[in-house]
Amino acid sequence: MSPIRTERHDDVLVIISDNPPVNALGAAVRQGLVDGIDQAMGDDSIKAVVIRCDGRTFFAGADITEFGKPPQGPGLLEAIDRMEASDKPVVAAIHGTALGGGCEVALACHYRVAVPSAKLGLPEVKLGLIPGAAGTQRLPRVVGAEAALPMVVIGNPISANKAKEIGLVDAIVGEDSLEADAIGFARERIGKPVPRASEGTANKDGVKNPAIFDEFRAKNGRKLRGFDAPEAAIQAVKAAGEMSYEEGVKKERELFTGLMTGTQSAAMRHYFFAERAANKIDDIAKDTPLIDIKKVGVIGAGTMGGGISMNFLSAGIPVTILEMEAEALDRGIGVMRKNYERTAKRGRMTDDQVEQAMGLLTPTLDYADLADCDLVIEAVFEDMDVKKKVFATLDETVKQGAILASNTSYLDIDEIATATQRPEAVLGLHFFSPANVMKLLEVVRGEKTGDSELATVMKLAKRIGKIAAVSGVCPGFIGNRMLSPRQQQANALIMEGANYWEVDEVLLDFGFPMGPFQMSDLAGLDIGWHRDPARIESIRDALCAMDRRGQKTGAGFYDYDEARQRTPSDAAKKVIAEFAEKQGVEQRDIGKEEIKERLLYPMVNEGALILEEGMAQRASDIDVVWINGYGWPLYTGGPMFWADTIGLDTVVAGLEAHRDKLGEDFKLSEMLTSKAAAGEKFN
Ligand code: T1G
Repeated sequence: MSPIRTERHDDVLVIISDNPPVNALGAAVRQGLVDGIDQAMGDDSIKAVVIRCDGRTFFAGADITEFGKPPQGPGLLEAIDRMEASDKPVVAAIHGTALGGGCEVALACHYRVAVPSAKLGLPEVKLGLIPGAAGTQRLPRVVGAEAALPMVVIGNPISANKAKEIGLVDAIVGEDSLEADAIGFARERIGKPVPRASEGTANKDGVKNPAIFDEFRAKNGRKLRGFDAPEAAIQAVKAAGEMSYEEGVKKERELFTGLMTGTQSAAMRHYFFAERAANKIDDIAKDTPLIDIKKVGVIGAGTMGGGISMNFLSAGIPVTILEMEAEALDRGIGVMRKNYERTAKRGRMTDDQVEQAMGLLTPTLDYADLADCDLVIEAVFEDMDVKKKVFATLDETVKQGAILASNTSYLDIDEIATATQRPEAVLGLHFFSPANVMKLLEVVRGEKTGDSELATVMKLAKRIGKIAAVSGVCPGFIGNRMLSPRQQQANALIMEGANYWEVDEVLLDFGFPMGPFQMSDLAGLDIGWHRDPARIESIRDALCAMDRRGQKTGAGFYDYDEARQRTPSDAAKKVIAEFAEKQGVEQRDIGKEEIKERLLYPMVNEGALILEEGMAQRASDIDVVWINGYGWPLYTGGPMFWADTIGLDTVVAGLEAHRDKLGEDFKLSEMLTSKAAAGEKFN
């Protein structure tokens, strides 16, 4: 049964796709579109065509699950070129998200009408690709190269109104009368010459002002660093102004094929499905009853408590925030308001939305005000006794059936649960600082955490715009547990003679936003410092004692100029060498390859141990954690996918070669070695 059907409305043929969940343009859909267009072309009583979709959205793109498999059925480009070739007007009726191939179908139609809530976009670059069905050639001819660049190179969708503004959409129609309005729109154009995007001339703006391409590269350099697809996308859009349509399509195909066969697209397609899989819990029934979260309580109005609260306020969920003293409470609320006002200044929120969000906030100094919360999250001092006291009080105060969550970044959730009579209600919600910005949410599942509680917070994560992954109870959960071997090796490497700036460079070149020593300078070397300059027990102590406490003092590991540009410092290098000598560590030159292997391979090993112990549901969850919580470069797919790409045998060989440097408590993962031996992968 084809997912495509056609319906006659007098002289207009409506071609309808019903291919849940998102009308992806799989082989059967493409074949159905070809048949539908051929039917319209072969019947003189049909004077116009409307193409629309049932369900939640217009075509949301090619079927990503088909990628990497032998192509079947008509290609998308072949299918949509037939639409454009028609002399009878073809109208795309758009709702939901017309994305990727879906937007290309719409571009091959002569006209596009959309409901106000619709979005249109070419997000292929987020999959490490560029549009592969002439989107990079038709779009600039309709809207111009300058308007096309952000859509193709950054890949974010635009609203129907914005699309109307730039000429991508011809009319905004009634939210509830899309089909009828589209049919009416088509009928009005029967007998008129049809406009074809491939013949458009708006793309000449890029020819008149070729500077727009370099300007775009310069403006987006940081965001696009390391990714291959954006540059290919810029070249494709530029070609649309310099070549004929046919030549341009060839150029697009060449660029597309190069990306499709590269490692970056495989990694980013892996991530697309990994992110969605992370939200699923394999051993919980899909119909597990959920708890209705109408009101949230947050304990602690510090940086974390304030940031956590903002996530719920921005999603329209009322928050009662509790502090011990009025002064801390007022300060915390002031910081939240300032954060919102800064967002509004950047135009990402209106002033009304700021007031709306802050209007949902109820400050209190009294636990009793949390009694009717459906979820309470504590973000108090990272100390087990303090947390157990808080949970004991919550247990006495908060209504039965509420979820009691800790924002702890490493403490044992099962032990915290013993402070209550309701361990099934207790779990971890580990937000990453700044909590209102970072996408990652580590959901820590205690031994007794209930299924409803867990399923509820996974759904809630999506509602507040977080990407959640479930971790078991172990020190550091998934992310911090894997960070610790990397930190340990970074410190060992500089003691053994590696230049600390080269340790940072290795991670920067790999694609991380920052290296560990840059990070330490940024955060401040004196975090947790005992403040006694005479007591020098670590390199940090020595640097702090020299008043080299990081960026804030103009010097830490690095020296900083007024613009906070860093340069390696001989003074810091000397401190390290003296320490090494004191500890009898023989220094030597260490190359970047050894640095890279010793920083990253132990992380993969730790990830394998996490899987072995059942502390993560799947390897791809570990990739999701590290990409969203720690800046692991998306275009490598995350630590576990990257290990698959370079070969698990390579990782094992590297770990064995450096075994004597990995610390006495290093444990080589059985799973890693057995998979490597069997030539298997994690994903
Ligand atoms: N192909 C296959 N499956 C897809 C899919 C796609 N394009 N998009 C979504 N799904 C599945 C998804 O895995 C999930 O499955 C379910 O649909 C709901 O998705 C030739 C080459 C449309 C905005 O990149 O951005 O066209 O987990 O959970 O949050 O030039 O899905 O339920 O089993 O994300 O409401 C370009 C990708 C492809 C769009 C909906 N298109 N999709 O978001 O639901 S490349 C895209 C999305 C291309 C052409 C090129 C989102 C969404 P399951 P969901 P959602």
